[in-house]
Amino acid sequence: MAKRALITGITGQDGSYLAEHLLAHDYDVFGLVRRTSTLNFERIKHIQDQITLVPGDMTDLTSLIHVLREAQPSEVYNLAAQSFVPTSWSQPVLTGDVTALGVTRILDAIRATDSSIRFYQASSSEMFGKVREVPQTEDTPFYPRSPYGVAKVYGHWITVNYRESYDLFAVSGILFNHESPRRGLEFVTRKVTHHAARISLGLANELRIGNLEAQRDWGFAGDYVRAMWLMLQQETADDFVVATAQTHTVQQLIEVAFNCVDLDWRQYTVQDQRFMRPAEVDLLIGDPSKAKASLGWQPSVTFEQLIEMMVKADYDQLKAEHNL
Ligand code: NDP
Ligand code: GDR
Repeated sequence: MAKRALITGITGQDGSYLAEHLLAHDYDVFGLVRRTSTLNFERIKHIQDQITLVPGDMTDLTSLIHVLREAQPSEVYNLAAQSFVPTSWSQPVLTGDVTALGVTRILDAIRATDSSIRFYQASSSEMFGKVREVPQTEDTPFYPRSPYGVAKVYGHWITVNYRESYDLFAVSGILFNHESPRRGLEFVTRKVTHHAARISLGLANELRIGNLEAQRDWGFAGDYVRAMWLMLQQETADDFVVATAQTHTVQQLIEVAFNCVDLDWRQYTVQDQRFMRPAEVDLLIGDPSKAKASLGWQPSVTFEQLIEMMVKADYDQLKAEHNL
């Protein structure tokens, strides 16, 4: 019989790649979707006839119990979150409700319905925040720098706690930034690649940006969902850092993206205070040795390939949209 998986956050970047990955492994895929007045199935419309969407919300325990009863999954991937760091300062309580308490709700719903379900929690390198060591490993202490990071630390520890308290197969993937042509336009990589493409097509004339010095360990989302799945196929539940072990500044990101369309980034880039954060995470670089050794996981796309892929996708899409 086919395995059944439930993905919360299936309409997001990672949800769509994970759904594709699980379908390729012959899973029956269920996706939790919240009610919206306009549909936002853009990232999953190409697979919508192969998956089952079930209504629910991470803020509503009853709906999560109903969804688990209906889907009867053997694996749950909890990707749903208020995931944009700046929004977590303007909506800190909502961020805590969805990104932190939402994890407890789904874990408790699992306990109430079927405690044999394997559970994946989408933890984040933002938990390391003001980093205590370089590179960051599974043992690096957390020091979050935003309400989002704080909420993710809660989600991480409640996952560990339910594993230890109730013997659930519950794991946490500490994933560093991962990007793709499906990344939301507000995140820095997609903002930059979209602007580079727009400027080169004459559709915009500048890129307004915040901190150029921040350094991130950026990988490809398609590689990272494979690590999520591998974590739930192990004999014992454990937590893993997933990263490329390479870091780049925002400025390097802009240089690479503008080079892809033969533009000099300096001529078009304007620093704008509006995009600076009240507290910044200056440097992230992960050590994925444990994931490599235990899961056999490694990234397949380099930083340069990733940015080129994103610029090209934006360029092609904009060209088609504008009949250029
Ligand atoms: P996205 O922001 O693209 O997707 C978030 C998803 O969560 C969307 O499907 C969204 O639904 C859903 N969601 C938000 N609030 C609720 C709610 N109240 N109830 C139900 N669903 C909700 O994030 P990513 O795909 O990039 O990331 C996936 C997960 O991994 C997130 O938890 C994120 O915090 C975490 N993460 C991401 C990293 C990255 O670099 N991408 C790195 C480390 C961790 P809707 O479409 O309706 O808004
Ligand atoms: P991050 O991603 O906060 O790391 O969280 P984001 O792409 O938003 O920012 C990365 C870095 O770029 C700097 N930056 C800007 N960021 C944005 N969004 N817009 C700008 O104009 C800009 N200028 C400079 C930021 O200050 C920051 O240092 C992402 C999310 O996916 C989280 O959900 C996830 O947990 C982490 O990655 C790992």
